[in-house]
Amino acid sequence: MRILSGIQPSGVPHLGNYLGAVQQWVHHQTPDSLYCVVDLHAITKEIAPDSLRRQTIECAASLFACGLDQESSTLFVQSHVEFHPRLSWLLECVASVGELRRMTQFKEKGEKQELHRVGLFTYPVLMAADILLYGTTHVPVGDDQRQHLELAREIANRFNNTYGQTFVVPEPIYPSVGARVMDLQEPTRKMSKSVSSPLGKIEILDSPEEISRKIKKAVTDTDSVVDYDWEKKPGLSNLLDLLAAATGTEPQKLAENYTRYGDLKADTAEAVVAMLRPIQDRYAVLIDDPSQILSLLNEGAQRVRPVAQATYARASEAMGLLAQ
Ligand code: AQP
Repeated sequence: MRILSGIQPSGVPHLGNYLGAVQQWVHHQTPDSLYCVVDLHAITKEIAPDSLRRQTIECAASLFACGLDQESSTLFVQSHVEFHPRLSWLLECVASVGELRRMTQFKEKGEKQELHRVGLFTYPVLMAADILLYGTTHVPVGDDQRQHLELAREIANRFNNTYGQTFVVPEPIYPSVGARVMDLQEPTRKMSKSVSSPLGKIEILDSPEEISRKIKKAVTDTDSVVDYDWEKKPGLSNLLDLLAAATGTEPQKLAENYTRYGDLKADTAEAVVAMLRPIQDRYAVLIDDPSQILSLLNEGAQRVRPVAQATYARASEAMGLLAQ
């Protein structure tokens, strides 16, 4: 089983990133599990160079704080392995404009940009390259990546059919609870680093007071029946999912324990604070030594580069590019 998954250093990871992806990554750590901070994806949106540099280190520190470690798996920075954009170009010559136009994340995020970046449009192809470079069999991701994963599979199959068997066709892995954590203020859209308002997202480094305040202000509905029903009660169901993920229980069962929204919110806040506390404690120690984080990341890139180089060589030769 070869695992690969990534996260953009576009801000502090939030509960959606943690429950949808990072918690699974920690659970699936083996020497064949590769995780990357996808900085080349982060530059598809406006980001100041200083912020990108700082956030890349902070993002890596927060992943180590969540439980990744270089002894059990490998964490690296995407731009440190030059074969990601190189393979992406080959795959851009296999993917179609129509496929990319159908990507809902492009439609949502593109609308918000003043400058319509080509990179935001082709980003799902780079994501396919990230995955296919390593012979990935499984990709642990949140539910929002379903469409991108399907595209990566489609591109792999098309390439194999056209140029001969080159890529492994990857399977997604979604968590049973927390696969789609919703914005606390707009519970019909996903919690997002760049789109959610400060009150709509809980960052994993938020203080206990901030977490309690945000959950207290979370949008629910006007009646007062506690029910796990995503269609009629998305805000409440989102809170039940958070409490379930933080306590390892079933959201339906939890709903039976509550008659008042206030009690559910108070318990959810307490459980989320307790879940994040050890992560925050470890982060405070790790971020004190950014050069150590950088050296761990460099080591990670060195470890994975030969695999990426070999896959790239196979793909380029299969397409007819001359080997050097
Ligand atoms: N709300 C979410 N619920 C569950 N999983 C989520 N993920 C993201 N949001 C949720 C999962 O987190 C991993 C890393 O995501 P990303 O950093 O690559 O970017 P994203 O999916 O575009 O997430 P954001 O937070 O919305 O980032 P921005 O705003 O910067 O684009 C992925 O596995 C994703 O599924």
